[in-house]
Amino acid sequence: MKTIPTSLSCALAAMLLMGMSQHGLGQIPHGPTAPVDHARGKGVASTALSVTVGGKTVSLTVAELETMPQKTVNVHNSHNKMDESYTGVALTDVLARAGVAEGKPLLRSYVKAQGTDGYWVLYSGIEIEGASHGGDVIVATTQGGKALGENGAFQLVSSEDKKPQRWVRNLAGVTLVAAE
Ligand SMILES: Nc1nc2c(c(=O)[nH]1)N[C@H]1C(S)=C(S)[C@@H](COP(=O)(O)O)O[C@H]1N2
Ligand SMILES: [Mo]
Repeated sequence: MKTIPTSLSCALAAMLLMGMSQHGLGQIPHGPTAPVDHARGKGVASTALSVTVGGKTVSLTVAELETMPQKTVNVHNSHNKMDESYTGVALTDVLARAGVAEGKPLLRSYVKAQGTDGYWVLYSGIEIEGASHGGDVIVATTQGGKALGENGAFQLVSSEDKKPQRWVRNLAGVTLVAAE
């Protein structure tokens, strides 16, 4: 925030306080408009998940994810110091819904995952593939057997990260991008 003029900071803070961030309206912002990392935002509730692969986008609801194979990850949340259990669908299975070619290694692709507040992170293609890499990355819909509450309908959770910084709450969109 150092380089942002005070008046703009105030305006931004006011927008956030009013829950009217430009990113809270279901749009997926890109580039410099997206908030920086280490944000503590939660965004408005996510209701559907946009999954984009090669220009094709499908929208998935919680009910649809519940019909797919379920995976549970047990993690230690280094922020709240709690052992937590999340259940949902493997991110690769979610991407498959938008047509990722089965068996094709994601060696030179990455996934951009974004919350309703505009917070976004990247996962490399290989690290989300169970066949190639240890650990699981799932789109969770429940924690401890219950809905995610203020973390939204969907939350990304990775079993191998030592910090929860890539556990995007109120997940709104995942996009597979070829790096070349
Ligand atoms: N949508 C969204 N998810 C997010 C963030 C965020 O700002 N927005 N912050 C991330 C970061 S940097 C961390 S460390 C954790 C913090 O989660 P906590 O506030 O529940 O400890 O959530 C992650 N997920
Ligand atoms: Mo963080």
